[in-house]
Amino acid sequence: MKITPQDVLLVIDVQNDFCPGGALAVADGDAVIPMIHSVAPRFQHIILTQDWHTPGHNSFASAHPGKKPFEQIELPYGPQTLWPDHCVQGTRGADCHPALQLTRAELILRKGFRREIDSYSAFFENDRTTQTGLAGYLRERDLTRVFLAGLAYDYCVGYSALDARRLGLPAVILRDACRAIDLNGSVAAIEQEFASASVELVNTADLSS
Ligand code: VGL
Ligand code: ZN
Repeated sequence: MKITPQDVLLVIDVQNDFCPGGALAVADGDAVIPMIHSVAPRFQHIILTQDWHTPGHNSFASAHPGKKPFEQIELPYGPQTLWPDHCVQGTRGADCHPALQLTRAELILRKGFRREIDSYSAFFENDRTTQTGLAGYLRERDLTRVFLAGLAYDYCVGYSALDARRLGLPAVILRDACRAIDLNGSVAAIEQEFASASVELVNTADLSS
């Protein structure tokens, strides 16, 4: 698969809290870093995202007395999985992993900063209507196809890819540059959605420049 000047690499949430030792560690999460470094030089455009929650965020189990992490609740916008406190604005856990070296990244997009709404996707928050601004940014810069890598495959990477498709953008996930949480069959479920939405899955070795 050939990369073009209108392609962008979206590096999703490679933050300390999603890596081993972090508050919401994804198994082997830091293993995505060398994979991302191996493909980044081929892209003319790179965008990073950061999960960026307020203290006491509505997606934290700690904000809901009696609830535990990984349980589900109903919020006004629908079902919401509850997580351990993670990626709180300004904390070390919210920093990008220090091994991630992408000085050429053109934009760092933060999401999930409204206390009442979670945001897995880099495009739309979990109410499915509040926009992050990324769609407009890509449109104004004429970036027309997104490649995705990072954490977590079955949450923020996957939701971002599906939203890209909803916006009419081709979306390609670099599967070996992602790691999954895999909570209650979340990988199988989202892969079904990838198939119906035509999200493409490739490995980093399938890219040529
Ligand atoms: C994520 C759960 C909660 C992710 C973020 O980056 O995939 N998952 N917040
Ligand atoms: Zn989060």
